[in-house]
Amino acid sequence: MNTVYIGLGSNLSDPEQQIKQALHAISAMPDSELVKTSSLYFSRPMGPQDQPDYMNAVAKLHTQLTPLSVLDHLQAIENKAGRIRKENRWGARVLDLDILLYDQELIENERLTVPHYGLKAREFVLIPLAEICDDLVLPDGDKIQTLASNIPANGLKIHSQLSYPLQMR
Ligand code: A4P
Ligand code: MG
Repeated sequence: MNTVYIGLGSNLSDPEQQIKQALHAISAMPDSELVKTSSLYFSRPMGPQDQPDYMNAVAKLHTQLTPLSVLDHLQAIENKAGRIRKENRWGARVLDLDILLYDQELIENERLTVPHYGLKAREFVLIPLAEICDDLVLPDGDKIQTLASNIPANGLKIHSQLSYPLQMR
């Protein structure tokens, strides 16, 4: 059994509902169990500022799937949500699902970099991660609690709890 942390983000087309639907779809992935979700957070956009605020959350998954198979499933969920991949880096998106960590593995290939390259620089990843696993240690030995308490919150705030099983509208 492998433990995977997934970052969820959305700033278009009813972000709260996008995140809830994505969690529902993640919970239905084969050979996997969604074990924990963070609160749902409001966050200010990283990158271009002329886009709506984001909603972000982090989920913890137990899975027998390989890293690339997890990525395939997450991309299928993004595509189903109507995600259109554009050239503009860090631009607005209906749904973004990133693999933050896969156990303590270091993965570097043309489709996947794990730990996610932006993990340590993003308050909307570190703070929800610390919420659901405060004793987590990254493969390089850094403690999530230390990273989360040292990063500026940049206006990040909890919007609501995500109770599981999820309340679907
Ligand atoms: N890929 C490589 N490693 C991974 C990984 N660990 N997890 C590859 C997921 N995918 C990974 O992804 C491009 C390619 O990255 C994939 O085909 C996959 O093979 P993408 O989702 O199409 O592109 P992207 O998400 O637009 O690019 P990028 O650079 O990953 O965007 P980011 O870094 O995710 O930033 N502000 C706030 N407040 N909250 C946000 O969530 N998100 C972004 C997007 C910008 N600003 C934000 C937020
Ligand atoms: Mg992405």
